[in-house]
Amino acid sequence: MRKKVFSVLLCAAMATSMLAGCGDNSEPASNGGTTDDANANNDAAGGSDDADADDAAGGSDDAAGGGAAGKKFALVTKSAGNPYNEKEAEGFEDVINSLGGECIIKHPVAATADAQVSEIQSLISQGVDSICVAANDENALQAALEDAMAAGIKVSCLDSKTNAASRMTFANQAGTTEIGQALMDAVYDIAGGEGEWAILSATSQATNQNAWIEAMKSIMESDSKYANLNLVEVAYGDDEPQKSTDQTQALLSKYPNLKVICAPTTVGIAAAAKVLQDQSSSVKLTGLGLPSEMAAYIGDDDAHSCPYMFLWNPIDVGRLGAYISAALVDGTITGAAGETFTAAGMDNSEYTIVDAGDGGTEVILGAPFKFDPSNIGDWKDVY
Ligand code: RAM
Repeated sequence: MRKKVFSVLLCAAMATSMLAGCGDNSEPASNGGTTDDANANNDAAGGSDDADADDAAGGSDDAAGGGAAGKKFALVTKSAGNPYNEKEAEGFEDVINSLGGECIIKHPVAATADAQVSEIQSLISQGVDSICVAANDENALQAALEDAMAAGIKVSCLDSKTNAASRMTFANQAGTTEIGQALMDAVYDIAGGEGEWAILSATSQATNQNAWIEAMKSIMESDSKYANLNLVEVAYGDDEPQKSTDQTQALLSKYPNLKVICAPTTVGIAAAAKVLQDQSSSVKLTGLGLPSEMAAYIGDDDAHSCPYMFLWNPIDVGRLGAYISAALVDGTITGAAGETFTAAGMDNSEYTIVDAGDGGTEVILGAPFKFDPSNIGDWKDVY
């Protein structure tokens, strides 16, 4: 049985690996890479590291997901209609299926806490074993998630966290300061070190975007290198394409001297890229984007609106969330810092839970990866 589960995982991992270009050294880091680490050794999802999964800490008897069969694992994303959320769900579902669990994906109608609370309440009534949520609000899900935990449901977050009291742990795509630093340096570089810039974010309550924006601001304020950059506004497109388009237009008309827009949201950056490129605007763009949506806009010349941007593998964010859910359900972890679990289909098979700095814990997937004209073609068909 152990071997059977392992060989299913290995096959899934190899398929993923081929999809992602196994052996290609230009892959986004899943763990421990650097911002533009062209040599990140994270491509061998079915490679030799993973072939040793039976020997990983705790052995396969303790490997995440050992007791997943027959259990119900739910994922609540931020909202429907966002391809990033669909990629996360794809990774989550892949892992839960390969572990023999039942997977329930909920994409709420809007990127609001209320819409997520309804989904969580209905999952509690269904008697699921775990809920993993990409939170639309840090605090507003607390009552619903505490109810879930009181009912014995294992609660975790991925992509965007709740407060510490509302979760057991969190699958974080990359270190918050690291993302803030990558974005701040991109703004500095693209603006030529001085001038007006603006942020086009998702919703005003989104925990992940707010944390990245805070990180950018504190980096900007604490280093005189950034003293000649002037952040004129943080606008919110609510992860809706039309509202993000409208907010981009508004920024252009309000700030005629604007040099750079930074959109730390895949929905916002795609909308802004189109507006800027269609208008042949001199305003340049960076942020966090899906290669599949941004390939047409990435380029070094005047004809393209985005010189470069960053992201991570959203499918892997979903996979990590699934392994965390499975490890919580089978008792391999409780969510405490220092605990480890194996994720046999992931690039680095062993993950460690660490302090998140908010009183709770997290597991970091890797580092933000830079997409530019040299590698965007390799990634546009992957995610
Ligand atoms: C959007 C969502 C998501 C975020 C990405 C970068 O798709 O807001 O939560 O992680 O952008």
